[in-house]
Amino acid sequence: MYLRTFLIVSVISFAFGYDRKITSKLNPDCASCSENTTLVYIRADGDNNTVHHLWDFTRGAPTMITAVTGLNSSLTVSWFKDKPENFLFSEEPMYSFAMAIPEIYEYNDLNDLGHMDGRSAGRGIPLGGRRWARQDSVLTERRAMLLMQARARSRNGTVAVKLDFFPSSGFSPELPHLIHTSNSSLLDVQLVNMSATRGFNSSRFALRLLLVGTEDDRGTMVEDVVKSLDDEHTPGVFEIIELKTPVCARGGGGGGGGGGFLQFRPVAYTEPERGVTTSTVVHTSHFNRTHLEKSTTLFTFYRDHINVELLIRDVFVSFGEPGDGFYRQHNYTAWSTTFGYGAPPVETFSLLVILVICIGLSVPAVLAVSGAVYVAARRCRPHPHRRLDDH
Ligand SMILES: *[C@@H]1O[C@H](CO)[C@@H](O)[C@H](O)[C@H]1NC(C)=O
Ligand SMILES: *[C@@H]1O[C@H](CO)[C@@H](O)[C@H](O)[C@H]1NC(C)=O
Ligand SMILES: *[C@@H]1O[C@H](CO)[C@@H](O)[C@H](O)[C@H]1NC(C)=O
Ligand SMILES: *[C@@H]1O[C@H](CO)[C@@H](O)[C@H](O)[C@H]1NC(C)=O
Ligand SMILES: *[C@@H]1O[C@H](CO)[C@@H](O)[C@H](O)[C@H]1NC(C)=O
Ligand SMILES: *[C@@H]1O[C@H](CO)[C@@H](O)[C@H](O)[C@H]1NC(C)=O
Ligand SMILES: *[C@@H]1O[C@H](CO)[C@@H](O)[C@H](O)[C@H]1NC(C)=O
Ligand SMILES: *[C@@H]1O[C@H](CO)[C@@H](O)[C@H](O)[C@H]1NC(C)=O
Ligand SMILES: CC(=O)N[C@H]1CO[C@H](CO)[C@@H](O)[C@@H]1O
Repeated sequence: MYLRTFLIVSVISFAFGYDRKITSKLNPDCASCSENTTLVYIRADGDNNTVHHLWDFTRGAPTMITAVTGLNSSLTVSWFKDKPENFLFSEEPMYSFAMAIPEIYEYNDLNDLGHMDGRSAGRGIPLGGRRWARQDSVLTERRAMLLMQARARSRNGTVAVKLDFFPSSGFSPELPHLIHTSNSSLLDVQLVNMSATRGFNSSRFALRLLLVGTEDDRGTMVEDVVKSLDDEHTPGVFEIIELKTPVCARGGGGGGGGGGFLQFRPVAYTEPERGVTTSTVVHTSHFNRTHLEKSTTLFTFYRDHINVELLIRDVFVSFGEPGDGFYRQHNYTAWSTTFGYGAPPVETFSLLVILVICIGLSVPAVLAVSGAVYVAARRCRPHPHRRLDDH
């Protein structure tokens, strides 16, 4: 009970105060959009820059774009029917980082490795062209949240994608309690009741992520494994994985503002009730150079950059471990990551851990000091009967 109270107090104190002022809109300036169109635009004004977030589901593949501009820059979206056709900034972004999930990838893990080894048979399940239903959304000055679901025809399962942005730093409410800041957003993906391809008896499902940054394409993406201080926020997990663009890995371009990153715990959940017993392992593949398909929102957004300077990489994120019975054991996988620009947030000791350390160190110290004082006091105080003798 006390521990929980401490935890809540520390989370609240960490999350207090807003770093950016946010205004968000659904389908900005779209005359012909229906309830079936979802493009959320969030403008987050800070002290000396503005971060524009776009969350797009209009062409099927979930797409998140983050662009950093000066405070005076504004974004206008123009539409053709219910698809965004042009994104116009009044002032060119200083940096932009984007991510899309173009497909879910199924592989037949006959050797029961857990991860993809490139030798297993597999097939992509493209998300481009899929219809997404908006299940929930919150667009206030304290939070922007979007919950989308792509429904199955027949028995092909559902994919749910939840996006969250808070204008302040804190830990995400749900496990694995990732750190979010006013420079990053949260993505949570759930793969529910996906059916295996006929002939595959050891199916696992992975996500293909497409990462795009306005930086030199010759650079190298970096995967860092950071040892975490404690597992207070994500029980049983002591590591944090960071996928960084070259500029982010170099520590940011001029002013620390540039570069993009993904930060996540190497843990996924196999049941809606998240916990240590329902967790499994997350694996990432190598990064692969790739290109943008013409029919995507990323292509629309970066059209003018493609021949200038654009880093485009593919990476697969897969889930599971040997002997876990494959995807069909639970028919459920949920994975969370944050993505943002600038430097990835660093976990610090929370109030609770500091208190525990202080108490842990101070109790022996107090005992030692009080013991010494007691002994000294006894030594110094003249003994009653010796005083008698002196008389
Ligand atoms: C939205 O999608 C649903 C289901 O696909 C469909 O029944 C409905 O007519 C669509 N609404 C509009 C305005 O297109
Ligand atoms: C942003 O503003 C802070 C103070 O609000 C200042 O210290 C910092 O140098 C500014 N950064 C840039 C890149 O202008
Ligand atoms: C923003 O615009 C205002 C008025 O248009 C101007 O006074 C200000 O200097 C501009 N700021 C920047 C950073 O360009
Ligand atoms: C997945 O399948 C289970 C069992 O068939 C069912 O209870 C559950 O509602 C399904 N979940 C979704 C999201 O369709
Ligand atoms: C899957 O099928 C292959 C043959 O295609 C067989 O060798 C293997 O034992 C099967 N694995 C399981 C887990 O059923
Ligand atoms: C967000 O980025 C700005 C630079 O654009 C930086 O000054 C600020 O400290 C960052 N905030 C967090 C919480 O990392
Ligand atoms: C990366 O690309 C190479 C060659 O194009 C291909 O052989 C390899 O399978 C790709 N890797 C992944 C993880 O897609
Ligand atoms: C998962 O779905 C498959 C069919 O796609 C079914 O055979 C299996 O029993 C399901 N597993 C659970 C735990 O519901
Ligand atoms: C994308 C996908 O999983 N498609 C499958 C849906 O289910 C049918 C059979 O019910 C398969 O034929 C499809 O390949």
